Amino acid sequence: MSRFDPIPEDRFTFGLWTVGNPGRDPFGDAVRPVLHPVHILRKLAECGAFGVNLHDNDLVPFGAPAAERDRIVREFKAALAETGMVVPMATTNLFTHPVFKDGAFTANDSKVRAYALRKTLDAIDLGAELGAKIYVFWGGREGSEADACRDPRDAIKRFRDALDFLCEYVRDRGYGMKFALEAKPNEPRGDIYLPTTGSILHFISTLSHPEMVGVNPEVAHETMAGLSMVHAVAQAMEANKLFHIDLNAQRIGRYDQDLRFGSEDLKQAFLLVRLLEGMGGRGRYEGPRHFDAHPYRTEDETGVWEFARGCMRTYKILKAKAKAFDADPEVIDLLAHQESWEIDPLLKGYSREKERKLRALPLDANDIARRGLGYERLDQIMMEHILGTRDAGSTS
Ligand code: GLT
Ligand code: MN
Ligand code: MN
Repeated sequence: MSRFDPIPEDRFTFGLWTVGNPGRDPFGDAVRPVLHPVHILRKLAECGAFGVNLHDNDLVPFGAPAAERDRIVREFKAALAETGMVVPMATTNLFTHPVFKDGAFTANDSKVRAYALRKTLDAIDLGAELGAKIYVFWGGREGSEADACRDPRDAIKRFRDALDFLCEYVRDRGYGMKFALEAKPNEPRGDIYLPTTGSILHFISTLSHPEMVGVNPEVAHETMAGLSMVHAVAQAMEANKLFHIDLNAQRIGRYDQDLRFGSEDLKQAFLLVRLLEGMGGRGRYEGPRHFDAHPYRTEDETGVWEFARGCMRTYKILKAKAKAFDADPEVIDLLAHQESWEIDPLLKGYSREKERKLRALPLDANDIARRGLGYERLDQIMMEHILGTRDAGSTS
C-alpha cells in the first residue's frame, strides 16, 4: 500500500449518483448498467472511502410504497454497518421528475412548491435516519429560459420561504442538521437563480436561521462561470460557511463536465487542496472531502473504480505537495519579504490618531511601485513542486 492510497481517516466521500452514473447524456444512452447501492458501498469501502452521500431517489425509487422504502433502507443500513461506511450528507432530487420542469421551491405553481417541500421533508427524514448531518440544496431546476414568466425577486423570496420552513422543521425534529446550498450558473436551466457561491453567501444572511445554513461550492460550477473556485472557497471559509464541498474538474466554457478530481487545471486543484488542508498555517476545512464527479463515458465498471481511486489519490498527492511547498525554505523566504507588516496595525480600525499617522507616513508611490514582487519565481517554484522536480528539499 502506498502512502497515497486512501484510508477512511482521509474522509473521502462519493455520491451514489457519481460512481453509479451509467453515462447517459443528452445525446446518448447509458453505457454501463446501474449499480446497486449496496454494491457501491462495498466497492467504495474496498477503495478506502469514508462514506457515501445520496439523493432520496438514489436509494429509494420515486414513488416507492412505504413498505418497499423501509425494506430498502433496512438493507442499506445493514450494509453500512457491515462496511463501516457512513452517510455524512443527504439531499433531495428536485430535478428529474417532470413536475419540476419549472423549478421546485421557486415554481410559479404553488402545488409544485408544496410537492417539493413535502418531498424534501421526507428526504430529510431519510437523511436523518441514515445519520446525515449535512443536507445539500442544489437548485438545478430553480431557474428560467423565458424570463418574463416570473419576477426573479419572487423566485428568491420563494426560495427563502422554503429554506426558512425547512430550518424550522429540522429544529422541531431535533435532527441537528446543517444546510449547504450549492450554486451553479446554468444547466439544466438557461439561467439558475443564485448562480455563484458569492451570491448564496449574501442570500444566507437574509434567512431566519443563517447560522444553520452554509455553502457547498463545486469546482465545476464556479469554473463554468469563469470564476476562481479557490477564491469562492476562501470567502466561504473566511465567513465560516464552508459546510461541504463538491470536488471535481472542469474546463471553462464547457457543459458541466464533473471530471475526475485534478484531471483539469492542476494548479487550481493544488491551490484548492492547500487551502482546504490549512496549509500556510491557516484554519483547515474539517468536513468530508466529497467527490461530485463522473467516470468518463468510455468506461466499464473497472474504469469506475479506477476513477474513484484516482480522485482520492490525486487529492492526497496534492496534499503532500502542498505541504512540501509550504515547508520549502525559498517559499518561506519569498513570502516573508512580501509585505510591510510593521505598518499593518495602522490600517485597521479608524481613529483620528491613526488618520494623522497615516497622513504623516513617507509614502512615495513611484518608489514603492519600482520594487518587483518575485511572483514569477514563487509561481515557478510552485509549478516545480506540482511537476515533481523539487522533492524533499532539493532545489536543483
Ligand atoms: C447533480 C448535480 C450536482 C449536485 C448534486 C446534488 S446532483 O448531479 O450536477 O452538482 O451536487 O443535488
Ligand atoms: Mn455538485
Ligand atoms: Mn457539476
